[in-house]
Amino acid sequence: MLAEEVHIAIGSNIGDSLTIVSEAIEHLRSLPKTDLQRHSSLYRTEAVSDIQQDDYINAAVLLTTTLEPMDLLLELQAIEQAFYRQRDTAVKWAPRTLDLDIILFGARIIDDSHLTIPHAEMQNRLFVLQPMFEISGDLYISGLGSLKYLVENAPKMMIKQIL
Ligand code: A4P
Ligand code: MG
Repeated sequence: MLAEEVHIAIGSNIGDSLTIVSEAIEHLRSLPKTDLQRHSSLYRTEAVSDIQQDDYINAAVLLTTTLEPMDLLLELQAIEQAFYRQRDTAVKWAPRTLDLDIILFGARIIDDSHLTIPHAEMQNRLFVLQPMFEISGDLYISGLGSLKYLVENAPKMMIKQIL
């Protein structure tokens, strides 16, 4: 089976987020049927939220995998659980110890009750686009344009490469 390129966005703003994001990258490295190709630096970013919350640590990872999207989602949720993530369903965009989102899965377009790919908010989020641009600067996303264009046109926010 042909491996597909998958971009994952990592975010954390509770606990020791620098360590959590670094360890999450190591978890992604050991996923079955998957190779970690590249990961970005770690970035400190201003929270995009209706409620006051701490800055996030964000990063992006490029994997190649022969897992199906739903199987990868289950693997990502197991990693989130390993960091004791508490889900608060009452609060949208609540703070979290670890969030792993599938941003792109090859050229697939998915929109079902479990998965929306490309991620529905990617073009609005510099905290997703900037780390992705660091590892995949030449990427062109069908229907959205080049990653460079998306980075240049996303709403501005505080984002600092720290590590
Ligand atoms: N789901 C659908 N599509 C996907 C996908 N492409 N990847 C579903 C992963 N999951 C996907 O996820 C809820 C459901 O989304 C899952 O069961 C899965 O089936 P969740 O992680 O429990 O919920 P969530 O992440 O809180 O929801 P949401 O609305 O996706 O939040 P976001 O978009 O992840 O936003 N500000 C900064 N600076 N940095 C951040 O990282 N993150 C958020 C969270 C808000 N503000 C932020 C940051
Ligand atoms: Mg999520």
